[in-house]
Amino acid sequence: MEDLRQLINASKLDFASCNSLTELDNVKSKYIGKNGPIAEAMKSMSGLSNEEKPKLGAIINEVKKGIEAALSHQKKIIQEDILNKKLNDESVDVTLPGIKRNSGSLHPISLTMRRIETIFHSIGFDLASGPEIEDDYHNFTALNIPESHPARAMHDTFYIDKNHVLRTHTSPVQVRYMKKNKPPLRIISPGRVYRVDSDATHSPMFHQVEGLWIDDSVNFANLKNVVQEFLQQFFEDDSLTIRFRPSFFPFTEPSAEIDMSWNDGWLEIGGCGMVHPEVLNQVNIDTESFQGFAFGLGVERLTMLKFGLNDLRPFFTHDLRFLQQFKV
Ligand code: 2NM
Repeated sequence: MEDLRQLINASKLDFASCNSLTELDNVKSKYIGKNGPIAEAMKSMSGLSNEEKPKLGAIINEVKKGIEAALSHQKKIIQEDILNKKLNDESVDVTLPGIKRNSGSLHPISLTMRRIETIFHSIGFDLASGPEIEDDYHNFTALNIPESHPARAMHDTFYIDKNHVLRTHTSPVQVRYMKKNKPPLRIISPGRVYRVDSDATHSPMFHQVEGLWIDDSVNFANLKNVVQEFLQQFFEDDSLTIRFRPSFFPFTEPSAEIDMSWNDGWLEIGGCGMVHPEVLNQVNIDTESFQGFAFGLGVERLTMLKFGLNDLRPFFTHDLRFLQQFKV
């Protein structure tokens, strides 16, 4: 019986030297396995008297419990070690430098378009847009551009088919808007336009912003004021002035070229005029009650002046070294 009691301490020592759950399992079967000393003791009970049986039984139980307690004690230690090792291995050094990501940037033309929209919004203009593939009617006919007009000639216009073109200006957006909405109207239509033209200063695709203001009495003075106010805000220059030079467009009468003061001289920046009564007729606006002005500005031109660029081609060649300079 004393030999049996010794097993508790012996197992404690044995378990304490285990470093893994597998080792622990091996030692466990050494003591309380099928062929271990506890199992042997149980077998030996059959040869004992009825008096001795319960005594030995009690001791076997006590020893077994002692061994199991030693086992579970060491099991806890090992599991804790495993967890600590895992936490240690998976820990993150938050003081290491992070992974640097390159941030993108907006195309300079996009920056200018956004700026244009913000400024005109502050002057009370809504935003209008429309399709880049237009039919002959909206791009030409409704704008009082007759069949014989040079703007319709093959050398200016990209034809999709007999009746469809890549819009040559954003005026068709305004035609659609005037047909859909009742005056008073105050919109700008910025967007891509297309013309058969390609050299150092012309791209076959470029951007335009056109403005339109229709009300019962808007006039040429309002036109001049709106355009000058826009340009002053765009170039952040309160002393900037503009002048109008007489011109001709089929869709406006009278019409003018817009010059802007620039480095002690004048620079042509767009065109404008009072919307032609024939255009208003086409969109069912009563010319007895309403009149209005329209203007068009080149977005590439504005962008080049704003950023001090002298070549239009880098806008369209996707060179990141150029484009990344316009991060804001
Ligand atoms: C320009 C110059 C003058 C213009 C006219 C219209 C419309 F649709 F109202 F008739 N929209 N834009 C216009 C007038 C555009 O660009 C140089």
